[in-house]
Amino acid sequence: MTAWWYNAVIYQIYPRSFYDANGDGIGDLPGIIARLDYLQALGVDAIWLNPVYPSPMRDFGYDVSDYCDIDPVFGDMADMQKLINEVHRRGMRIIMDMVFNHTSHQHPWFKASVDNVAPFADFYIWAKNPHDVNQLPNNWRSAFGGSAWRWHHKKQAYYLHSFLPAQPDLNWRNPAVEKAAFTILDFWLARGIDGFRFDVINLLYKDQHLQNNPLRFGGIGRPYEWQQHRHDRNQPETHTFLQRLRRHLDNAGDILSIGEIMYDKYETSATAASFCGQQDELHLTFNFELLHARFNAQAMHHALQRWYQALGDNWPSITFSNHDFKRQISRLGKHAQQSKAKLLAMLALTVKGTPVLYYGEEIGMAEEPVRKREIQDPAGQFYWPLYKGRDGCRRPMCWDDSEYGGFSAQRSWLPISPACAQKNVQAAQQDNNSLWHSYRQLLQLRRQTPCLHAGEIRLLPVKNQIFCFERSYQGTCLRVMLNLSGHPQKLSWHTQHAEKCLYNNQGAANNVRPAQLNPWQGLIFHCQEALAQDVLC
Ligand code: ISL
Ligand code: CA
Repeated sequence: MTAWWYNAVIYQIYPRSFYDANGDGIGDLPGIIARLDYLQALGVDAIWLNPVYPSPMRDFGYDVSDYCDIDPVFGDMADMQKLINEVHRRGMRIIMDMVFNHTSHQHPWFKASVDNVAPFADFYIWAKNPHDVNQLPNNWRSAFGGSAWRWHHKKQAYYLHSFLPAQPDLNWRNPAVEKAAFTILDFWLARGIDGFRFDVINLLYKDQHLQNNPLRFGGIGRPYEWQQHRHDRNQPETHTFLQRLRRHLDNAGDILSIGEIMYDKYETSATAASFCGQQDELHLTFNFELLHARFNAQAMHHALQRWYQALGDNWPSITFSNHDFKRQISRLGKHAQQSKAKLLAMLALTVKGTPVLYYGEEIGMAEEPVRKREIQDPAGQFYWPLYKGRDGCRRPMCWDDSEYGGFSAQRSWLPISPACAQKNVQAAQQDNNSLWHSYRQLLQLRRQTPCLHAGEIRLLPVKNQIFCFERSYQGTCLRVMLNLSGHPQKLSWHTQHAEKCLYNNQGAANNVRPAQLNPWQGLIFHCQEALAQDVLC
């Protein structure tokens, strides 16, 4: 039996911003339930929710204070159970976010750890510099600014926080932590959850001796990036832990594990791939190299080639947006955005791998930074104006052109984007030429065409800015040709190409073999047999 996620398309929902059912300005679980028909009609197979657990919301849910409940702002356990059931009733799946590197400082474990209550005293990473208690234990930095250590007066020790001081890191070298984590997974599995997205999973283990990280001379970006993260990430113990995690989930059934691997621009997606192991660690990991790749044929070709090579027999995930980075359409340059977005949609949904879409991507929601006084994201508050934070990609979903974007009955937690008046679901559905219709058609085509989700892939050399690849499956061969440029590009045809066109992102899929591709045009043709590597598009 093939695991469900091989041929699925996952849709990421940032729950605060999807749909507000009770009119308090914040999205919630009943809101997601109300929009499941929309998602089903769009044609996605699964949803991934960012954290919805009780939380003081210092990092909007990535600071969990109880892993086995729902924050009242989102609803309650009954709403969650209803959501799970309603998702399943539609033949869809649901994935929850699991934040195991750290908890909230309000979590009872942390409070007990501070008070040295057994067995929690060593649940977190506490340290003192043996030579001088006034000195930090080492030079590690927090991703959200400053030292990664904070002195705790009551405990008379420093604790490690890779993110905010309100997010103390758990001590995974303590076996009781792993045991507690597996119990949490079982709690949700018993309620019908189909998979987990594991937050910054390569950070769980840190060097046992807390050695200083080497500095990175000439580093750019945040001070966090001015050092090599040799001792606070990617420790060998992570792999053996992931093998235990994999066995635990596989024993529970057809459950997906998809990991977020934190790596910087000095590393490649091979780092992310390494946490899939020999198909015995995570099922999938995210590839941020692809997300940051330039929008041209050569860059896409290289990023994908590297990803497939590094993965070997492991299965790829494909993603171009999430809740941490600038929205994809705004990374494509100002010119011809809609055409480029259609082409990128085609790429995401036709290359080999499990696509993960981000809410609003289907209507081309753009990145819109908020004003300084409206910033909610702690990273934006700390680094502004050097870095404006992640609010710009977390604005409420645009459902219609009404005052609050059809998202809420009142002012929302982040302001509704002014662009909602034009770009919204209602308008997109009424316009046959919209990006939304492209997504819908491609999702349908993908579902009906096993070759597009299950087929092997062969990337062909880039010529004339055409990104070209073949998918083959059980005797079917498809050739996808994408012109990633604003100029017409010549195509040469060979007898092996059959005449049947399956898809044209700029109009009807007629079977005429064009002599050229229009700017930003993409076509899928059947081919009778796979062409030799040197035969170009
Ligand atoms: O968003 C970033 C830059 O500000 C990333 O460096 C981000 O912190 C990193 O990808 C880890 O992200 C994950 O863990 C964080 C949380 O804030 C992010 O939303 C989450 O995706 C801490 O839990
Ligand atoms: Ca609400």
